Amino acid sequence: MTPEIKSSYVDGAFVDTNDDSNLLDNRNPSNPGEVIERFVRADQALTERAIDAAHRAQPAWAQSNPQQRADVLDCIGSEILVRRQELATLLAREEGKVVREALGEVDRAARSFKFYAQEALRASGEKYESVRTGVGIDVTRHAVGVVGIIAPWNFPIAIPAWKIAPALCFGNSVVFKPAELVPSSAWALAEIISRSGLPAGVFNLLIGPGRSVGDTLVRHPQVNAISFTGSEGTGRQVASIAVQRMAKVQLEMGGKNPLIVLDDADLDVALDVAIQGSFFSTGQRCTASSRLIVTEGIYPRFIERLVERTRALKVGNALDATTDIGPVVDEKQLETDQAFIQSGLDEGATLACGGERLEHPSGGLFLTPALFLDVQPHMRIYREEIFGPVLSVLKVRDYPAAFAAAEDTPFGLSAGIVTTSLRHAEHFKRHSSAGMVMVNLPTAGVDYHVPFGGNRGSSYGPREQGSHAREFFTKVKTSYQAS
Ligand code: UN1
Repeated sequence: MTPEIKSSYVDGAFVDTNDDSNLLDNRNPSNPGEVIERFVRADQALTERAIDAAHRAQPAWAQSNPQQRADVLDCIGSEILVRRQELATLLAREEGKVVREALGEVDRAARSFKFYAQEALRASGEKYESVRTGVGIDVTRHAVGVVGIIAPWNFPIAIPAWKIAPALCFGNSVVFKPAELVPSSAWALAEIISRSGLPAGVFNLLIGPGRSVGDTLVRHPQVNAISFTGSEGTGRQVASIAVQRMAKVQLEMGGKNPLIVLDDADLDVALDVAIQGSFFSTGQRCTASSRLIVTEGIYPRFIERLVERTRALKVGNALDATTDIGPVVDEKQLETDQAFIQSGLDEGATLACGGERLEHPSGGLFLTPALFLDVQPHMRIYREEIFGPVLSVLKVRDYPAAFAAAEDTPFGLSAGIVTTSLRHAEHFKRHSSAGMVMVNLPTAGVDYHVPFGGNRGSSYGPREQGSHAREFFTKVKTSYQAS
């Protein structure tokens, strides 16, 4: 069957697909010969058209009443929920996450829209008395304007949802650029949004490369704010350009998240938390635990069982219900993962299991989860974000040594501890410098209604998600009035 050709959505309409000179093939990493859909790539001229449409549509949308915004957002959330199985299957096909996880992600996307549907009704301001007699003060929040959204490939629907929903909720218009590896979920979301009652121009989708579409978004004077999730390198470039022209910017970037396992940990909890946080979603999460820091009392028992559990994980087609871990997203990421595994070996770490490319007739990009022991803190596998199923274990003496090791990173997104000690749990929650702290839970897998984000090289700008998203998606006005 010839795959369907789809296109960007600009100013209330899907763009003509007649020009097929620059097509993007969306391939299934479980079966790279399969092209799921094809897309006409957007270029700079189309990006400028989308920005212009968003700019023209935004003032009226900002004036729409809260009920209108709530209805639109709720309608989008409801349709996502009704179509969850179909959307999750599509997501699993294009990104390689197993269907069970894809369903969780689709639900999360729907819930984000429903959360911001309610949030639209809670828009409020503050009233102050002036220090001068006879003067009143109002502090109100207003839309920022046109928001450029640049999303990564690893959460093809949830991350777009948790950026688009608050942007629309607070009266902004949106130009959304998904990662080129996952255009199908983005297109499905745009199609749902196109039928939600949103006025033309308020939401636009551009499927195209970073170097033309992304770059134009970041540089264009009519884009008032950029919300970006992706690599630290690209994040720095985005910020330096956006800040030069004084646009607002919100960045979510990498992580090298530690998970501490203390002697007093419940062994089964520690194993579940370590396996899930490190290897699920093929380790392709900025919140994945890639550094396991284990105290010496529990080390031998824990490692023996961890190796067993890691070996038992079934790697395969994301659509197969018995698969634990789907494929790596593409050839390039697979090469990166393999190069990191080689660097671990070269630097003298011991590969206890995994790290092998599985040969499969489909040509699926299957890599068995790699577990490195005898890791030293200076090694690249321990310091740099890999974004694959590669876990480095560091053995330490006690909690203070574990805490110091956890903190020794240029990142600061998520940090976890497995312990039954209230004292250590409390200390860790209080003193960890990560933006999100997990006690007896995996470092990855977060709720949709509370702030998401980190510190240092992981995040920049105001937090995403929940009511805190208001900080980024609105600006503050202070009005004085003499009575
Ligand atoms: C999660 O762990 O539930 O890119 C979410 C990422 C993050 C999202 C992680 N921004 O992996």
